[in-house]
This record gives sequence, C-alpha cells and structure tokens, in this order.
Amino acid sequence: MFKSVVTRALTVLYVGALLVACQVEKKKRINFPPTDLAKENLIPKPLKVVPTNKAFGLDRYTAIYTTQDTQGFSEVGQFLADKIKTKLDLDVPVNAESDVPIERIIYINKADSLELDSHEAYQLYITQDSILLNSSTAEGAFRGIQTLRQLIPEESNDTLAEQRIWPIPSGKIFDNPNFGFRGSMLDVARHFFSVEDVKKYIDLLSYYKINVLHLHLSDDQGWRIEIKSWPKLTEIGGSTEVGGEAGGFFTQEDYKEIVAYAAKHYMTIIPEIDMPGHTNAASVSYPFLNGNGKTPKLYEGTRVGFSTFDTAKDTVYAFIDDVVREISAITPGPYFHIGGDESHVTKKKDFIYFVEKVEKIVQKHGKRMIGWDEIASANIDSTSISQYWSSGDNAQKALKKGMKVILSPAKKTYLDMQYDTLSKHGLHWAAYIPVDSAYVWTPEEYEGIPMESILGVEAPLWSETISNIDELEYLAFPRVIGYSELSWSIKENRDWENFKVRLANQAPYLDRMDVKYYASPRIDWKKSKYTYKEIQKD
Ligand code: TNX
Repeated sequence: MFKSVVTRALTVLYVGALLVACQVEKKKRINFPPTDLAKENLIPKPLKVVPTNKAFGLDRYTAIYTTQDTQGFSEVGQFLADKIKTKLDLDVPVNAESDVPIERIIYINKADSLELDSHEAYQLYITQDSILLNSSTAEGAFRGIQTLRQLIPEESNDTLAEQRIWPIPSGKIFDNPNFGFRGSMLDVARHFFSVEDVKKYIDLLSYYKINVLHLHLSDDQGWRIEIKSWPKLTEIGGSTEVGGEAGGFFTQEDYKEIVAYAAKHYMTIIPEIDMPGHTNAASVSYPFLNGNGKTPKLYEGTRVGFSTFDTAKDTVYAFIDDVVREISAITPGPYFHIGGDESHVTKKKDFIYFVEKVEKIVQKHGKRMIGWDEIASANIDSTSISQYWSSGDNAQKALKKGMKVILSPAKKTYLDMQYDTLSKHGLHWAAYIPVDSAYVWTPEEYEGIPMESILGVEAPLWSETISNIDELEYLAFPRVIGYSELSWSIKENRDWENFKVRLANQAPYLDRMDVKYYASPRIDWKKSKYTYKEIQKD
C-alpha cells in the first residue's frame, strides 16, 4: 500500500519537478555528515520513524510546491514558508517562479490512500533531493508541517556549501494521532488576556499539534464576551478581575479574530459560559438572573461556589438562549461548553432541571454540549460530553449514559497547579504537579474509563494567580508540551527518560519565541543563543 502511495506521489512530484526542470542546473551533491531521523527532538513523538541517514539541504535553492486544486494546501505551504522566513530569514517560494535555479523541492501533496483516511494522518518522505508530505486533508498536511518545522535546525551549517544551508535528516515518518481531541483551556475570566496573548498561545500550542482551545469566558469575577442583546454583561460584568485589576472583554469582532486565527492553525475554539454557578458577574449586570437570595456585588476574590442563576425563571432561559445563540453564530466548531461545575448553592434538583433545559438550548443552536463532570447527574443525551476534572463517580455516570469523556483530572492536568512548593504562581489544592508527574500517567487507562469513551485530553489553565502572558507561560510551559505527547502519541511511544531529552531540546525554540517557561531543574535544558535567563533553582 505504501508503495502505491509513494508511486502516485512521486509521479506528482515528477511532474512538479519537470515544471521547474528548465530552471534546474544540477550542482554537485553536498556531502552531509550522517544523520539519524529517529533521534530528532520531535514532540509529540510520531507513530513511526524510519531513518535513512542522509540529509535534505534546505537553502535558497529550495522551493515549496503544493496540490493546488484542493482548498487549504497552498495556504499550508505558505504557512511553512512564513515560518521558515521567521526562523531562518530564508525566502522559499511557494508555487511560484524563483529568481534562482531550484535544486530541491518540498512537495505538499493531497494523497488518497487507506493509511491516510484519518484526517490528521500524514506521511513525510525525506530524501536528498525532495521532501514529500502526503496527507488526504490540508489539516493533516498542517500537522505534518509542524513535524517538518521541528526538523529544521535553528543554526545553518556554513561549512558545507557557499550558501547557508540547513540539513534536514532523511527518512520516512508515518504519523496519526492517538486522540483526535488534544486540548487546552484558558481562563480569561479570573484574569483577562488580550487577543494578542491568545494568538501567541495558539502559535505555541499548534507547534505541538494541540488542536482545541477552550476559552473559559465567564465566571464570578468577570464576563469576557460581548453579547449584543445584553450589553451590560461586558459594561458592568467585564469591568473587574481577581485582585482589583482592570478586567476587559472580547468584542464579537475580537472573538471572530481569535476563531479565524485558530482556524488557520486547524484549531477548534470551544466557548464556555459557566452556569448555573460561577455567575456572579452576570448577576451583577442583570440582577434578575440571580438565584442565591443576596444582592450581587462585583467580586474580585477567589472563592468559588457562592453564586447561582435562578433556575426557576423563564426569563433566565430566554437570556441563556440569547447568549448561546449569539456565541454559537460566531463559533464554527461543533461544541458549546456550559460549565456546570461547583454549583454549591444550587439545589440538586434545580441543577438537574437547569442542565436539562440548557442542553436543549445548546442543541437548538446546533451545538454539542460539553460540561464539567457534574452535569452527568442530569438526564442528558449520549451526544453531550462530560469533562472529567475530579469525580470518578461522575465519570461512571457519564459512561452509563453513553457519553464521551474529556480527561482533565485536576491532579494530573491542571496547569494552574504549582510545580512544587517553591515554584511561583499557581495553587496546590489538587496536587503539586512537577514536569514528570504531568507526563507520567496513562490517559488510555485512567480510572477504568474505556479508550473508546475518551474523546481526548485537555489541560486547563485557571487564572486566579496569573495576570499576564509571562505568568501564563510559566505555568503552561513546559507541562503543556507533555500533554501534547500524551494525547497525540501512542502509549508504546511514550517514555519519560526519552521525552525529557527531547523536552530539554525545546529550549532554543521556546527562547526564540520569548516564552518565559518554568526551567524545571529536573530537565537539563539546552542552551541557545536566545537563552534569556539563568536556570531557576528548586
Ligand atoms: C476548580 S475545575 C474550578 C475552577 C477553579 C479551579 C482552580 C473546575 C471545573 N472548577 O473554578 O478556577 O478549581 O484550580
């Protein structure tokens, strides 16, 4: 099967090569030192890697060609060219004439084959003369591009040729994710983060093939998304955040910009409006929503569980209908997250009634409902999804209803947990989560939840203790890199000792991206020309 794919792809490649043949003026083959593709610092680890020990030289005589009759492929090619330009300051033409003779090509090819029928699967064939990236979808090609980016050295080798040249190890990579849902969550409610911050987070996450960003858009301390039919939500509810800082919110235009940016990175945005608890900011804005019997006041502390919507009023559901409608209309992804956690002052029967009503609203607006694990106590559809964060019992209830589960166990995946007693920022109510503990567990076998019921893994970043992007990066990195491997790579390909070395080698990339990661002393970080700080001590 691989053979036929290769043959077909090579035919395409050959035609592509012919097109440029008139420009090609064969030069002497460069003698690269031997390489080993299997030892490259790829994260997440691909399914299968076969080294052939030679190298492809990326240089100014390289061009990118792509399938052009299927939407998305040339954009993926351009994405690669843009990243090469920022990383190496090298211009690589995409489906275009070149001013210089082309000697080597990168071909991004739409291929149809059985191995590639999963939409994120891709194959990379790297030889001395060409790099062929096969995928049946532009999304798969985009994932493959991330692998290729990671194979391009930060530094050129200036001894091999007159021009600067970056050797890429030759061989074959066959890859496909273990979980289709590889998520992260950002709480923009406790502290607000700007569109620019969110975009930078998307850049970093997508480099590691994470494909879902869940935005926690409302909580007691703030409402962060413009709702045109209920303007006070952001005017009043968006004006505060934890610690008395300024707050803020996304206009619908801002949100659309994030969604579009995410889409360009083949990432799905999941909007969350947390209810019936965690709703103080909404109730301050519109007091008729409030159901806890007290007059709601703006709140800048970090307690949870004191607020609730009034679950008995029709007007509350009319309000929720507007909110879900407006957000769903600008959310292309299939999901709407209704929160549902820690509704400690909502009576159990009211909570159940509420979740069942809201599920219908979400479905009416064409979305699939997700909620934190508590929602499984309501009588809801098997199509709704439960996000496991603390309760094995709730997970079992969800399984009995035939629901899928997203794994976000607090003691393993909460990015807001401190690394250890001395690390800055974060809480520790669930656990201290050092870098190894975040990585060394098996989602496929967690709490007896069968693999076929697991939608994927998601790492939430709650923001009570962080108020800017540097602090966000400190908690998220490097742990989120481990979650990317936990959700993309199969169990047999995961090993802490091996991961640890590949992680250490992410430092040049993280430093170049100006990521203020927590330089855990458990990792022997690689120094780079960008290194910005001393390694922190435990
Ligand atoms: C629990 S996890 C919460 C959040 C807090 C977080 C802090 C969950 C569904 N609810 O409201 O921000 O702990 O770690």
